[in-house]
Amino acid sequence: MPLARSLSVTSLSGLEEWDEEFDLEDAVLFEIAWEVANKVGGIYTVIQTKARLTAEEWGENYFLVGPYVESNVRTQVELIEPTNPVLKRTIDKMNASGCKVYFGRWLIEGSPYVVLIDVAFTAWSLDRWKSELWELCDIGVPWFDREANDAVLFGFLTAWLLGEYVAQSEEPPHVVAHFHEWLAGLGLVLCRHRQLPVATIFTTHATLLGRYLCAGNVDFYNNLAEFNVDKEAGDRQIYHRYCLERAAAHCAHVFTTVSQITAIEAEHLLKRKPDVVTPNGLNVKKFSAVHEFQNLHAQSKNRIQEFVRGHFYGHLDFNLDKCLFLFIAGRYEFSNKGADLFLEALARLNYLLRVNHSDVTVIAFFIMPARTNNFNVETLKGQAVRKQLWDTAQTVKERFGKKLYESLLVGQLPDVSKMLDKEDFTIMKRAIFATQRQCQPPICTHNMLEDSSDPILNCVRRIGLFNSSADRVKIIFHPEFLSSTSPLLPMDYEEFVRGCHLGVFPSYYEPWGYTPAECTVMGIPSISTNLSGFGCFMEEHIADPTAYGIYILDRRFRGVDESCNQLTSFLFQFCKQSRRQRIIQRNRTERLSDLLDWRYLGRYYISARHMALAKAFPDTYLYEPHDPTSTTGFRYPRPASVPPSPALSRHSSPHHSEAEDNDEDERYDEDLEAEKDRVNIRQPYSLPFKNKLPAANGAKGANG
Ligand code: G6P
Ligand code: 1S3
Repeated sequence: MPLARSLSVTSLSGLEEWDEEFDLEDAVLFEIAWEVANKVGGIYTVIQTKARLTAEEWGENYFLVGPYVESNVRTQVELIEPTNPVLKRTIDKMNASGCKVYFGRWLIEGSPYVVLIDVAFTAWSLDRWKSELWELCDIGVPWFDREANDAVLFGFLTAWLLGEYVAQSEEPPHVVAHFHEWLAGLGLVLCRHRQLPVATIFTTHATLLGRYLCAGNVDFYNNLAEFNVDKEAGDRQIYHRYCLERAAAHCAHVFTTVSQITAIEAEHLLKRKPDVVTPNGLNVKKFSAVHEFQNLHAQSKNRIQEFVRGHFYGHLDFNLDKCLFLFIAGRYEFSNKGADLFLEALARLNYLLRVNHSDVTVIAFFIMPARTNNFNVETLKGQAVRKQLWDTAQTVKERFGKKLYESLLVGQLPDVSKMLDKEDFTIMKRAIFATQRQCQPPICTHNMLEDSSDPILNCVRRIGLFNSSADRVKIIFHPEFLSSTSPLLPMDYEEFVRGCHLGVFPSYYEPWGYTPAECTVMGIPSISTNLSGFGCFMEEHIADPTAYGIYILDRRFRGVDESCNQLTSFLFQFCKQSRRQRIIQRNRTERLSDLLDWRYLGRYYISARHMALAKAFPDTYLYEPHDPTSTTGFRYPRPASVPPSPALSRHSSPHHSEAEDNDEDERYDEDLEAEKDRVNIRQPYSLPFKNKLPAANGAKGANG
């Protein structure tokens, strides 16, 4: 029996309440994407993390639709008989007509139902469907574009599924079909062309043209209004894909993008202004005690330190306790993701740390998958040497312990000079000799297939950061996503992020950007940009993002060199923080996680669905808008205490006395107490916080 569902978006601690009553009792939601149970990029994260909330809301009437990929199904999906009789008839009918459609539960939080379509099984229809597409809307898909061919098959099959579902229903159903990205968009176009009674939504996570233009050498944001879109798409041989994307955006009852910045991009490149902005959320897990995530940081950091001990064997001439771990991660789009700017800023940071005689060492990790043929020998050897040194230390420790025990047994204090004998020294010397190394610690952990043309390696060659002893900034390029089964760095991505100090994502093209959002919910500060959806969203919702460990780089109104200087300055200021300051900053960062929780951000998806239902079925549903293109709603005020950012704090140089540090620690303890009283931030958005709160610099905050 379908659940009675009247929606109410509940209040989260500190976030504004937003209630909406909308009776969805007889409505059904299909959410269609190529990345359902099929990880390719960020859309998988959107769907996978949102599933629990959407399943809670729609119960038995929520179905995700994606491609059938056997290897994924084996590990992620439990195939079952369809529970819904109409859907069962639909699938049976399709399967009897030469399709292969599966039904199951996706084994993720919320256990949503999935309908998985084997597109390859219906490849015999491809030519027929392509000519139908050509006759219908003059879009010609070339034979060699495999992805576009899949999009055609997937589009025709999803439209078939929805049409059949409507036909099999006894009462006319109220169907909402939400399509994500161009690869799924054709299904929407066909639904509208066939005039199916389906409320349609199209969400673009990045425009095709935007991604291509930014990857080239184009001043994208200053020329958004000027591009001749058809020509640009044609020049890049993506005209047919672009047409599919644009058709879906225009045919949808409701069109959405993941951020305001992509909304502007879509308006210019797809020629439709989105009806709703649907920012991406995460499934936030809250710890009962605040210190738990800090402990996790310390544990994960220890594991990264172990890796570093091996990687830098023979060159461990820096203090690991004063070592900061920075990282960039994501799809390997060198300039779109800002790896170019990061490297340049690291070179400048290296200079600043050296001339200021800083005792801090920065290790910057680049986690971006590239083509390799596995780990390189030098890197593997590093970990083997570390293991050998550890074993040696254990052997000597055991021998030492035995002698000590025997001495105590006969009632004597040991003669310390005899505790280590010649053999012990021989074992230890042999181990130390093994750590001798002729070369510098490697930059790259793998054998790259395109070593000489790789953009990160070439940039490292140009800026000359080769992990030498004199450098305060070291670089490690790990061209493969992390895995807990790796022989080198056996950690999964989440553990790794927790162990780092700062995520650096200076993207030029980033419609949303999950990487800094993931850092935030784990309490790890990050750098993003005002060209990324995430950065703009945080700027809009937080009065002083830097105080919360959300550094937002200006890449919109500054030239590259200026942005690079700003990034260098963020990094240098970060290096000057004391441990206490970092701990407080992490507490503040973590406090923002409610803001990124689907329990809060899911409201924009709800809004989009209601709007679509009201447009498609105006006699049944009425939609009262909440300014749906706006993602505003509330604003986090400045933290009460002095921000931990050294830019605004007491020391102007990293060289300060222990006494100063202790004084500072006491002040921060007081600040911390003051902050604990403010755990619930309950301020309506309309208050002009920026002006009402006292100046941050040097003064205590309102509650401090
Ligand atoms: C966490 C732990 C502390 C540890 C600190 C290190 O807060 O709870 O015990 O001292 O991390 O912080 P750092 O920024 O130096 O890695
Ligand atoms: C896109 O994935 P990407 O990394 O190629 O979609 C993501 C999910 O909406 C978004 O976070 C990201 O910015 C886009 O670029």
